[in-house]
Amino acid sequence: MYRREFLKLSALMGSAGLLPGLLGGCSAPPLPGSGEVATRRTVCNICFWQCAATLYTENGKPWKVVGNPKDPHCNGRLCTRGTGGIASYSDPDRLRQPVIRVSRNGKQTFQPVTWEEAFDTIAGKMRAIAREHGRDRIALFSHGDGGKHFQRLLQAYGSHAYAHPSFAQCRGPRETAFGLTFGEGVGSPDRTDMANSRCIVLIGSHIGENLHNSQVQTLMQALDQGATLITVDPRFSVPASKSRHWLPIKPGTDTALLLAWMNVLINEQLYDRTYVEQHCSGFDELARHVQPYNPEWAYLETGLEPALIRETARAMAQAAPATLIHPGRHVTWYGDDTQRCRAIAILNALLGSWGRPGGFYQQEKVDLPPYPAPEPPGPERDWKAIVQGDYPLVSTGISNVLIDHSVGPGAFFKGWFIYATNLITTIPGIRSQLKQAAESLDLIVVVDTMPAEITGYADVVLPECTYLERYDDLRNKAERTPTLALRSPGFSPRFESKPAWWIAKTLAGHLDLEEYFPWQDYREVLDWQLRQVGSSLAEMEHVGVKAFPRKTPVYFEPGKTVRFNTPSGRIELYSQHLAGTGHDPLPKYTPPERPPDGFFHLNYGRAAAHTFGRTINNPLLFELMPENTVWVHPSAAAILRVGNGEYVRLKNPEGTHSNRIRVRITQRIRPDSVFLVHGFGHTDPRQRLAYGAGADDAGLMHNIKIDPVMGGTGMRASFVTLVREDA
Ligand code: MGD
Ligand code: SF4
Repeated sequence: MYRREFLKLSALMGSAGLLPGLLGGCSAPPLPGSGEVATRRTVCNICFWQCAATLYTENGKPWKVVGNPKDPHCNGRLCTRGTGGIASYSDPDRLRQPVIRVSRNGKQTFQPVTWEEAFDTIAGKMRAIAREHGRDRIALFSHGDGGKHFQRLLQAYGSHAYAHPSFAQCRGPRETAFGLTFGEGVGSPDRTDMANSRCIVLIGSHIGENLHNSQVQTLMQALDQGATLITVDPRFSVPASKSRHWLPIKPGTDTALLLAWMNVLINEQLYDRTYVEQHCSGFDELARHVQPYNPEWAYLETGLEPALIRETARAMAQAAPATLIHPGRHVTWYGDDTQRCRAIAILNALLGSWGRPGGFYQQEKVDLPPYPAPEPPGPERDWKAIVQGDYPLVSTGISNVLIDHSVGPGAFFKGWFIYATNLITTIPGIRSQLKQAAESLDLIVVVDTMPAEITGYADVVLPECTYLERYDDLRNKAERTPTLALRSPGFSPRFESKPAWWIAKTLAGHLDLEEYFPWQDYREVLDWQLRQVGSSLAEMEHVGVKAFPRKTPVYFEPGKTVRFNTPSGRIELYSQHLAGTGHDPLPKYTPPERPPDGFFHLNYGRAAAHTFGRTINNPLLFELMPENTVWVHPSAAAILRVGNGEYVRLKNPEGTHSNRIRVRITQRIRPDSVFLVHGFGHTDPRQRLAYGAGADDAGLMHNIKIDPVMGGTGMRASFVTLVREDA
């Protein structure tokens, strides 16, 4: 028998229907009747843009959630997903009570337990790990607001290792590359000044399908004002359809295009010479480096006409410095991602757009002091040096590397806490490693709202209540206008679910660590913090969002010297850090692998109705988009003899098949690629709507390319073909 069999939570879940009474059906929100309407201030948690909103209830039941007009993240409008987020409260498939893994008659199962029993089990196993191996052997994987509480708890215990998949599977290459170039990352929300841009270049960024509310609004604003949009994408995406130039690039060759653009800007003297002389170092090295990479060379790599490459480079220069080469967001593609993102950073520097209107603004957040509580002791050992010493330029945890160090009896990590991240579908190529880790780890705790697939490996599953039922930390993001926003509960937690702050604090009590959580209720923390900045919880319950004056300028002040946080104190076109660690100090192009005969590049992305896998089971959003489709070019469809709307399976070169997925034949994709929306293909039947709906891209990824600079997982180097149902 396996030490930890993969379990589905089947025995535990109620068999209720979709509880239509709570939502009034799955289509439009019901109009209020004659009941009592109440409002509560909240912050949307359906994605990480965190738009401030107002929740309306009628007679204590959900009615609707709408944007808070005072919030610069949404300007009073929520996106589709944010509006549908209300159904996450009433989803009948939610986790209901804590469960622990037990063995009965030689068979493993989950047993419902009280919170006290769950905490005793976790604390017992944590103590055993500490006795046998040390207190620093537990890793935290987290993707959400409440993760902070578990980070504090584990740090207080002695375990400091943590990772967010939003680094190594998403933004890590760009944060690393911009950090190496400008001394600071792009941050979230992205510091892009699109409303003032006169030229915007999107490289594989499908804003409009990938919805980050105010970012879409500012893109539309720029287009209304006549900005030139250039979209580089193998697929005719939504922004491609709004573009003056669509560059249907061969997948994986973007760095070749970026180098050619630099070649044109430098050789035609179109770059911002004054800005470069004032702020940059390494220009001469860069100018020499890009000489071979002219548009004719790039044509052979990218398939893009040299004339088009020159024309678009000139359009960028004409609008500069109000030209934004967008840094992208999910940028872990082909493994050379930090180099590609460095090329994007350098191009922006050549155009003088960093720190200038229409390029990148300078972020500022509210100076909000932490609640007075003891600081957790520092780590006994430098876990980063032990675990991810191969990536000295990375200061945060690399999720896939932490997993590498959790496999086998000699592995560093012996326990995991997993908060709000479904590692199985999130980290590509991880499935067999997860099975091995499950064999060697002594403890796996999952905190989730839904029976996500990862719960199948847990020893203990803890149900968190949804964002509509809890307080969380104040939203305080570095951005253009410093604001605070409050998430307050509109409902009491359903079933036995609890907020993360309560779970972490109560577990701390079982570990004799309560001194690190010296509050009874999180309202105390919020009110204390707000009072330090001249507000209060009562005020924020009323207004929801509060703006604060900036202390620093939004853009660089003309003529003023700027000190950048790089070794030279300047924008590093030639990176000293990269040179010092044995990497290419100037961006290097690595040609991508091409698909074997009969196979296609596996391209994937987002849809306006869903956020990754977390919303597929949401009754309202499921109704909007119940399955994904696979986009196929007509010429490829003819060769494969598949028809529009037909169900097929995707198969990778290793023979792994996907769920059934419908074919969408369209000219909007290159003949060498197929495309599907990520997040579908759930395999746990307890998510009754999502189960079996559409296909999962992650399960097909067989060729994961590790970025040598930041250690993340390049996910675009895999190939698939289509298999007909009758084949
Ligand atoms: P989700 O898949 O949405 O996001 O990957 P994840 O962070 O894993 O799963 C999030 C989990 O959080 C779900 O199980 C959900 O039920 C749970 N959850 C939602 N709300 C709450 C809450 O309030 N509390 C708790 N405790 N749990 C909650 C995202 C990651 O995936 C990212 S950021 C990117 S950019 C990558 N995208 C991507 C891709 O496009 N394709 C492939 N193949 N892999 C990808 N991996 C990365
Ligand atoms: Fe919610 Fe949409 Fe805003 Fe994301 S962009 S926080 S889903 S409203």
